[in-house]
Amino acid sequence: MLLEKYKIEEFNQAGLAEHKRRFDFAASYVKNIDEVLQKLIDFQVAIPSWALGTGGTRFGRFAGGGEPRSLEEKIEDVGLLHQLNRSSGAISLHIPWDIPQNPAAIKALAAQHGLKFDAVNSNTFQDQPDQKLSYKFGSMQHVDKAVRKQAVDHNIEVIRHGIELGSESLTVWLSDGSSFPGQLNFRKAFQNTLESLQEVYAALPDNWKMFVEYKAFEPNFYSMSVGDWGQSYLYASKLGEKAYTLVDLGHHLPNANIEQIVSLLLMEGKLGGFHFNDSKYGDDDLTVGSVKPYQLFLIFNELVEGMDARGMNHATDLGWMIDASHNVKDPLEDLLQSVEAIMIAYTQALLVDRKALAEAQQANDVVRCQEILQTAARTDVRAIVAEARLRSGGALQTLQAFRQLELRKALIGERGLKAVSTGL
Ligand code: PSV
Ligand code: MN
Ligand code: MN
Repeated sequence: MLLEKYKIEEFNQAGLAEHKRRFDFAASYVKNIDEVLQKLIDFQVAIPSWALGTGGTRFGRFAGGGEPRSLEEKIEDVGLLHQLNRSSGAISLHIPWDIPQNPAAIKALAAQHGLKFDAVNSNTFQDQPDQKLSYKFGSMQHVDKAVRKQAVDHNIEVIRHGIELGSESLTVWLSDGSSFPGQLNFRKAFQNTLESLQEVYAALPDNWKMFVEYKAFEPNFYSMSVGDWGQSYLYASKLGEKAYTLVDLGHHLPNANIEQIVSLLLMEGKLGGFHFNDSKYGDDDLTVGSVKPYQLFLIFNELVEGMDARGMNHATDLGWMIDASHNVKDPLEDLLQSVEAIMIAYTQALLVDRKALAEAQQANDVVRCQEILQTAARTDVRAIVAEARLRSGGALQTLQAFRQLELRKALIGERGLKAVSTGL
């Protein structure tokens, strides 16, 4: 479904005077407002193909209406998000959940919606119907070389799909690990995993990156073979310069200082990408910014500081993606909320007075350090984010536009009430 441009313009027209008042006020506090706006316009967050339908939990799934039934419809949904917010210009595929049968046509459809293909994701955490060997006891870590080879071959196949679509990175998340003490020899599991990753790495095109995603627990609850950023960093370092660590916000033990992890990985040139979500307990995959918005700001604060220190481009030098699931909300509304939260935190981080902070740190003025950060974090930047959207043709308020234009109703009309999304 392609939303007619004039509908967004009409929607914006109704709120324009009010917006202008709010924006002028907000902008009056920002010295380099044009620079900030350009950074916001450039910043794009990829949407995963598995987040467009209702996720559910292992206890049940309560599907909504009008969910995408195919990869084509998933691309249309991301296109719709991008039309509204102009910040969701990429889609990330999970293979084999979303195998592009006709890559050229899929690529053309995505381009029609202004979308690129972000990282492709491999899947060796489930057994597929036509699969010879089982991943029950792991994939790349497996004690049986034949299982490891099957996992390696799958990843190489995923790279092949990615090349056809114009993707330039592979994300490897392994559910490998052990459920009980004694089940694994940790060293052997690490070495098997490294050897398998090396075989995949050897198949990467020159301009590609490989992201090694870590996760503290689940589905294995005693050990994970890529359990934390230290282990991921170890693999990435041993693999080579095209390999990086990927941080998923929900993959840490409680109270982990994620912003410090981000800072040090950036310092080492080994931070590759991000999976945004929020959580109260573990890998809850909740809407970004819904539980700990201040933590999100602190993470962006380190991202901006660290990327600037290394002369990196905020928009293109790291892979930005949402990795969330939606149990009780309309997935598209939830994704709009997530992107909005990311843009707000990013804007606030851009407003931090870096010079003053460095001086306060040097003087051990702890109170002032906190004040500087909180001054930025407490600034209402919503009108600045809205202005960036307005300038790039999006809607002033994305969620309100989605509701007012009755877009879910239109999708239900097109796809039916019972349509069930493929994938997660
Ligand atoms: C695992 O929990 C994860 O975060 C990985 O990124 C997977 O690819 C994704 O979720 C989807 O299951
Ligand atoms: Mn993830
Ligand atoms: Mn996860």
